[in-house]
Amino acid sequence: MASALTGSAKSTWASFLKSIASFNGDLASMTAPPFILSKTSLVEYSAYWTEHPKLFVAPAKEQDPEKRALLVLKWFLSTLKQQYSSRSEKLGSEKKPLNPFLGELFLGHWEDEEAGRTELISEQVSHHPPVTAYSIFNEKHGVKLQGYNGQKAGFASMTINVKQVGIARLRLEKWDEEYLITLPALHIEGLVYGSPFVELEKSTIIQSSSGFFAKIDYSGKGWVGGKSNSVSAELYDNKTGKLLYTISGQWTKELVVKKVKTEVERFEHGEKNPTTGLTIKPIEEQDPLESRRAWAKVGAAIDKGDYDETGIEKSKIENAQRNLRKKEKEEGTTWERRYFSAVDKVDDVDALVERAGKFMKGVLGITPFCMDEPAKTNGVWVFDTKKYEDVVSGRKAEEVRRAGETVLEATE
Ligand code: HCR
Repeated sequence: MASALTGSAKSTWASFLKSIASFNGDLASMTAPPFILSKTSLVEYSAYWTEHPKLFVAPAKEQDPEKRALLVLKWFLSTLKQQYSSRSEKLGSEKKPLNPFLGELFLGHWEDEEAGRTELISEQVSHHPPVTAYSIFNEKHGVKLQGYNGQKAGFASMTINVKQVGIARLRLEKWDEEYLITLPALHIEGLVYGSPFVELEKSTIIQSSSGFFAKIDYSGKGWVGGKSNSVSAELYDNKTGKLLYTISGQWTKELVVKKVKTEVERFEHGEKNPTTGLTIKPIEEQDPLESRRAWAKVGAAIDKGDYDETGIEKSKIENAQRNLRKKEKEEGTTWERRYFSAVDKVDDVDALVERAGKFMKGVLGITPFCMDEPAKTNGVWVFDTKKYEDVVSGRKAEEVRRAGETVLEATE
């Protein structure tokens, strides 16, 4: 493949590739050339979990626990295309997202005729290391997803390898059922040609409290005869060890569901299955901590292709944040996260990790998944319903106003 870049961009890209050869694993600290910068902050990426609200709530409507587990697996697979390839599809290549500041918010909801209203709350809960937490819930169907994630990266053989740290948890209220979901590793290919894109690798698991275990394996073109974005998932019964369903194909295209060996369904997430747009408030009505309002000037400069202005506006936010942290240190205070709290452990999660571990080792004979050290994400982040209710009821109006003012004053 020929390089997608010409002229000065080509030499800027070459120096960038040289510079990342010695980079320290913190993606946020990587200085990328202006033309690869996206005006979207990483705090927005939590929305990729629910761009098909119908699929998100579908498991709640199913009576049979085995079929519910299959629907959860189908929904999870449907999120991969949005999470990992939508930017390449829309923008022509992967871009470097804006690095969210501590407390940055992305709030919105999806309105869907069938699924009703699904709410999104995404908050940057840690800046060093960068960690985003989210809560996505549909009250009508009692479906709740919460999770948090950070990234650890390395560079080898012209590829950026990224390990995701964190977990996602899906809860189906009606069935008092919880699913623990682990996050895939990925790498960025196409760097040499100036046209980066994401490929998934290794595997993830989904363990349900109702006794179903799914293992999802990812591979790409590099494998003998392999196709890009390949996925192969297996759904088992925890108790009997019996393989119930397989789903395989390309996570960007068509997937085939088989009950043991008989094909039962084909589905894809392309044009036949469009996404539902997220509704967010107009910028003027947003809180100063909301991502699009906070980064509006940076976004406008990127749109204009004015990279000096982009740098100036980005620095204003970064310096303001540095000053806020310095002030907090001097005053012995910490930034109050608006919707999430850090805990050391969650018993329900530990129980699912143990159950998955027994199955992986005992039945599949593979190394069990283990939770990352809480220190890697500055704690285990949980959606704090008390904080949320205080915000929506207006009980915290004064604190919310003050937090916004603090950020605005520091940035001016
Ligand atoms: C690695 C990545 C930032 C992190 C992005 C994550 C892992 C964030 C959580 C989401 O739920 C899923 C997700 C999807 C993205 O694919 C992944 C990003 C892909 C590229 C980006 C790098 C920081 C960009 C590196 C710069 C390159 C383009 C030169």
